Amino acid sequence: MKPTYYVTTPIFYVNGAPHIGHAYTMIAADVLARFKRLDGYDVHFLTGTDEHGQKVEKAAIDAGMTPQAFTDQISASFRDIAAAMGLSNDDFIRTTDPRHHLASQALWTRLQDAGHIYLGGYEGWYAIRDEAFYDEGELVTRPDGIKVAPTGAPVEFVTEPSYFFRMSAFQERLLAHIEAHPEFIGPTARRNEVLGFLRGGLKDLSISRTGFRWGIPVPGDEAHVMYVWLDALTNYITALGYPNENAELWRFWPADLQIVGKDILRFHAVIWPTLLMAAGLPLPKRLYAHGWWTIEGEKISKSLGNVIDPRELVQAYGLDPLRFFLLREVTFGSDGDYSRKAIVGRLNTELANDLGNLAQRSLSLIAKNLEGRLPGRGVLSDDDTTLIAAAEALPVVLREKLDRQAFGEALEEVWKVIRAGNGYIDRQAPWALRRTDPPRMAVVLRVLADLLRHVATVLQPFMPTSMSRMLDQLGVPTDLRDFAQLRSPLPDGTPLPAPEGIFPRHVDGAA
Ligand code: ME8
Repeated sequence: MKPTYYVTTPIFYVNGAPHIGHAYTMIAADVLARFKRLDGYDVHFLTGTDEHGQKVEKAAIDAGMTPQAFTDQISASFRDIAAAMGLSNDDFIRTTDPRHHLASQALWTRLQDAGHIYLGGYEGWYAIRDEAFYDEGELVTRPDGIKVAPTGAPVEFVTEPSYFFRMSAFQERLLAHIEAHPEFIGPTARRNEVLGFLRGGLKDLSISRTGFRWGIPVPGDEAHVMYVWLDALTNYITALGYPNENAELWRFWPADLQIVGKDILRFHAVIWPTLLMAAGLPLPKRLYAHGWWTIEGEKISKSLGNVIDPRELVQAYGLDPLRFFLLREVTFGSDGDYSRKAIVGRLNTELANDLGNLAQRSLSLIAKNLEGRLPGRGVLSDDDTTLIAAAEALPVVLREKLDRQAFGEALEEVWKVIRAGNGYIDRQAPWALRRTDPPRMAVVLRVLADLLRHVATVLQPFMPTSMSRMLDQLGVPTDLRDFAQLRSPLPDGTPLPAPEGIFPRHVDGAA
């Protein structure tokens, strides 16, 4: 039986068009899902849309549509983006799915039956943009005297009857859990923020609203709809068949990794685990908060008009180069800036020059001088064995990096090997060996082909289509492309198709 691996993205609010920030979360999770599949895991990868609440209802009204028609339309656009970003998700959940109503109401009932829910009244501030409650003390006063949420979102004063979740009762247990499991929240700086927040004291959480209707009705009291975050968080278990804990997919709970943006870590690191504790369910093994992207130094916003549709970037640069750039350019966990100059620079240097040229040079020498057949390894020099050892270590090295979501470091390790390959080909000069020592030329080209096979195999999760083309050119059969297969060398004499360039160069300023 393969070990299981469950990875999730946040579910996206359907209040506007998908942008590069959403694509980022999706691609990061996809790389991990693909990596784990190649590494022998039974993977479940979930993404989807978050469709209830006042923010979405308001967006529907603004668009002159019913919430259902509106959410159908925008949810479809997120599904399209997921496909356009090459996502290998196993499921796409919508919180308007009947299965999700069932799961959310079942979770509510379970909490209520266990005595964790009581009826009270909420009096305080609410920010629709954040779908979050704020205390008076958390608000900030803008220069014009208006009070807003710490995120800058407008707030309104709300007084309404509300059900509460006894979250305060779980403060100590959650603190103890986070302290005992240093890997539970990453990166460390964010973990410390959560700890600081928890030490400040946990209050009970208002978990129902009465001012509007676009939500899941509270079981037994239909005047209330569930607070959208309660419903949203439940999606991660709905998708595994909750409340049926005998469902086939339930084996994937607890999740191995839940990726979120830094703005929504607190909901995942405080509300979600306390709800699970109250329901008697295990907690996810790890939450990781990534940073935010800006565009050419500016915050992404509709009013600035800089919301780039990720599909335009795919058209300009190709999907794989975009996926590579997003995970290579900034440390996962830190904020990053998208600029045309940065992407063109990365693609030309690292994809076209370093990797593309190495493959093209090696493969065209095999095509020209060895009748396009993979040569045998023969007797290896120290230079050969050092290079091969570095290439062969890649799956193990990357496993450790990616288990910490260190995408940039993982890619740097691959590029070290690629750069070493470029140094090797220059030093060994197989084009000169063609005259002086043809058997040695054959060995050098085999070493390079083996290096490229390892590189292309471990880069598949990042750049699935291009690396599949590279593996085709290296003569690797499609069913021999997972990490375990790297231990079996390709037979000498394997015929290779004619090599073709994989990564074009971009001219700065174009596109
Ligand atoms: O928060 N850079 O949905 P959402 C990087 N429905 N990431 C960004 C970004 C940017 N500029 N802008 C947004 C929600 N994101 C809830 C989640 S989960 C049970 C419910 C990220 O559509 C953001 O950090 O507002 C978040 O992780 C994701 O996009 C979805 O944001």
